[in-house]
Amino acid sequence: MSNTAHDDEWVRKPASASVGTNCTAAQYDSMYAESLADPDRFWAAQADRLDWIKRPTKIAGWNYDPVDIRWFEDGKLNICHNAVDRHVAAGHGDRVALIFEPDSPDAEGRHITYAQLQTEVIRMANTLKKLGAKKGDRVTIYMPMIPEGVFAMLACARIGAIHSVIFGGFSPDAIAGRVEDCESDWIVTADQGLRGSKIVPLKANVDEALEKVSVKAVLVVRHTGGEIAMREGRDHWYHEVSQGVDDECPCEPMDAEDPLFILYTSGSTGSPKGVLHTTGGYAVWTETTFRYVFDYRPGEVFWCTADIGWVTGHSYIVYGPLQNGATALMFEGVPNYPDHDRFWAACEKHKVNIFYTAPTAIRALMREGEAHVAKHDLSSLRLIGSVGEPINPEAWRWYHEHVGAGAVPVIDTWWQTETGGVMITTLPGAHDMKPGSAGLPFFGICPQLVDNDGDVLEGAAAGNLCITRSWPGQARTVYGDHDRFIQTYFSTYAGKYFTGDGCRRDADGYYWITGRVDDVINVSGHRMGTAEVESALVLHAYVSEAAVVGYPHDIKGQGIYCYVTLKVGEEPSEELAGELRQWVRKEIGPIATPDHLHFTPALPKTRSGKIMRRILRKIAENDFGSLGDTSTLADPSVVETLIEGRQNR
Ligand code: 6R9
Repeated sequence: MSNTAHDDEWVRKPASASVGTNCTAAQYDSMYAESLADPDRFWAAQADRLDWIKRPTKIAGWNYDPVDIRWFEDGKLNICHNAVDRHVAAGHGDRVALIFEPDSPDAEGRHITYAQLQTEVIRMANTLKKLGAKKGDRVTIYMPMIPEGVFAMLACARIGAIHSVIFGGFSPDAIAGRVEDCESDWIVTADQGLRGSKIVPLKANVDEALEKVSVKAVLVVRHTGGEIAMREGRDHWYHEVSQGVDDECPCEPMDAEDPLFILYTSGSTGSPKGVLHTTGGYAVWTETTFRYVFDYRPGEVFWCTADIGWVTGHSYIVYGPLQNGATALMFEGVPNYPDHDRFWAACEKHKVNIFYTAPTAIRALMREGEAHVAKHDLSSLRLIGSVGEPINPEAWRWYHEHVGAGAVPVIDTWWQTETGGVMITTLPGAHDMKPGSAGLPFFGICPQLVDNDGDVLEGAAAGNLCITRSWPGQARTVYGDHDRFIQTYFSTYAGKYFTGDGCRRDADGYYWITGRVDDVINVSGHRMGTAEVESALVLHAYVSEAAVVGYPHDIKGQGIYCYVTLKVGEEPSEELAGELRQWVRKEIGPIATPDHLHFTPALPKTRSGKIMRRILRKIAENDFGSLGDTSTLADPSVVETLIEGRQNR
């Protein structure tokens, strides 16, 4: 991956006539200053764009020591009302809310208006109620990228149930663990999913998960019509059980701090954490970031290519766009099916104005050549964005030049599951861009760089990225484990939120995210703990010990490199390597498939038994000339053996 980035390489924003009039540079400066000088006033004004059942009078109410985060605390609202009903009430019922682009370009898509969305969400909400779900209950959603996934999320929000969406690529074990962790009694799924014409056996995966945990009911949406098993009394076809439900369902009045959703995400240790977001702050944050970051204008078509199983899908397919009354495109398939021009064909077909994707997709498509882009009329595009991992300047330039015709602004938006929405980005009408830099903090965001001792770094500097003040969209806790929340995010640097990312700030105040500084790897924009892959590997009967590291990968950003020691008496073989790859796929999901498996008789350990990951990372990167100090190793000769056996040559 070419990573030549220059602090002084500017790409100028287009003339304001053609873009971003919502916020000019001067407006950004004054709004940013106000958001810090008087956060209560600033956020009360943003919150005013929403419908509140009871308008909040308390705005910011947070403390980082001890950790207690609240926003709009005495307000009451319902986010489903704000995303759906209020647009219908305002006379916009005929506006298209969702455009569904199916996996196969030949299959029939759907245009769902706000009025239809309201009907569908009410039907789903009343069906969930009929099955016994109510306010505060956790509902698991394991769905393909079809509109019913969005209906299910909004239906939960409508009745006050807490949704926990699980990415459709996760395995039965991953489902079981998550259902168990949040004690979810309901699962909404589909018979099967489709991705690039391949079938994803969603219901079968749920069945397998339910051999380990139990739930009260499974609601099954018929999508492909494929053959599946239905268990009497537990499993219900949506089209059957929804028959005859009431066509009214009032939105449950929610306290601003009532939970909205749980989303599991990987950290450096242990199993994935159930990050919890609450209603009011998340609503205001996604409405405001969508409005300003994407400079949305009524009537425009917005396409975020993420899956609803990730936070990007939550915030920028569902809650951000819909609260703004936007038209959001939802794509079931993959970028290279039936051909490498699928994104651009769909952009042309639906006259997409704003397009938001991940660097891994850009790099993969870049490799196939620009002819796939050139075939299509992309003149509707006004703004293109990137999210999920650092975008290397080469990919940025390709995206800008070929997809954006060298004219359309690119926004590189840095944020996390825990931040609820965009935190650092240039604003399209306000800021010039630098390829490879996310840019400047959004309103209310106070980034701070600290060194490993926690000392604050001023001016142009590189360090660990912290955020010193709370913002409305911040996660409130880890579901059921507030101590883990504090430990993970607020204990490394006391009194600050630590992001886990490394970052550089240049002389212009632009931020350059350099990637994770913990044991989290980012594979094709999917966040994964190396510890999760290790746990999966050691579950295999032949494996004694495993150490997993990331290494730079041209397309995926990072690849997964696994060092494995076998139990005495077991022999390494190609066959076993293949078996272990399959094993990890089955335990976690296809996104965790190891790229390299390196059998080794021993791992490099210190005398106290700590694995020296620094050395393993270097060897995985094929950069063993600079291994640094190996003298503290219990057995330095291990290193030679590892270098000889390296897989990434
Ligand atoms: C939204 C999302 C969060 C991690 C984050 C960072 C990386 C996301 C980025 C980026 C550089 C960007 N990341 N956006 N790195 N530039 N524009 O991706 O959430 O899945 O929780 O991942 O992704 O490392 O800490 P999530």
